[in-house]
Amino acid sequence: MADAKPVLTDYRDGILQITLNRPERLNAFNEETHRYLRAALTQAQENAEVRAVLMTGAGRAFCAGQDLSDRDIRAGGEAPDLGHTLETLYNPLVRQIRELRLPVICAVNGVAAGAGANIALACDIVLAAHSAKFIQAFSKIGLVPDSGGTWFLPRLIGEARAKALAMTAEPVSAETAASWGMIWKSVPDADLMKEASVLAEQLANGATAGLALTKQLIQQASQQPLDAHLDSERDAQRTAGNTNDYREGVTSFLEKRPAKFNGS
Ligand code: LHQ
Repeated sequence: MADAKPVLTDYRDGILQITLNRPERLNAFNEETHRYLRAALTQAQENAEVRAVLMTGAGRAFCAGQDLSDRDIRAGGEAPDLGHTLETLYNPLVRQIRELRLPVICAVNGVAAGAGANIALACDIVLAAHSAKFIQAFSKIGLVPDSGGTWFLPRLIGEARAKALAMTAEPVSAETAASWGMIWKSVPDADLMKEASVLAEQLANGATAGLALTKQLIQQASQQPLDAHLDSERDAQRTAGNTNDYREGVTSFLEKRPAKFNGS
């Protein structure tokens, strides 16, 4: 029988794997899923041994977005305050992923719809199985793309494609998503977890303090002019230049041996 927890965590060799685990509902989000996922991400940040996060879904889907059976809105009662749902559940989750000082890899193992698609796009490096699909399902139920969708999509794929996807809810295959630059890579289904794990291992063994600064800089880039951004790079490089990993990187290069980074 499937484990009852809506989110599973598995720590190994510097990598925290986080698996959305409500396969019978295509890993759709309810409040409990949010609570568990936020706790897992907090655990990743607070445990110094964790140096990369790998997120995926159990079963045939990555995540179908909000669990639409969670509240019955058909009965003609008072409309739920979806703004409150975003404010208290989805927005803090997206912020937490973006602010995490660790690389977050998302292995999209199957369909990613609604908020599920946009939470994948909030991650730092997204790999998807050939059979996976991304669906901005919101327009089908009268909603707007949330969880950062209207921010991520135009930046990743341009306004023309972003508007068309958001307004039509047309599914995008993993291969198209990769060719558009929406995600990093589309890989054969059978190779997804292997490839994602190898990547997670590479990052977890990397100069992770530098990677965290890199993540922050790239995210900041669209929010400030070049002049201010050059200052941010200067400050970040100063910090990176003070890490043990910088010394180790240069020393290992000069000694013609593989670097042994420890993230400090
Ligand atoms: C589901 C769901 C689901 C519950 C599949 N909920 N059961 C934020 C703020 C607050 C409120 C509103 O939303 C948001 C953000 C959002 O995410 S809005 C967008 C919500 N998501 C969707 O609209 C997607 C709904 N799902 C689908 O369109 C399809 O299920 C997809 C295209 C994802 C997959 O299609 P299929 O592969 O054909 O699978 P299926 O439809 O047969 O689903 C399998 C089961 O999973 C089925 O249950 P059943 O008991 O019949 O086997 C579905 O009812 C259930 N399921 N998504 N979001």
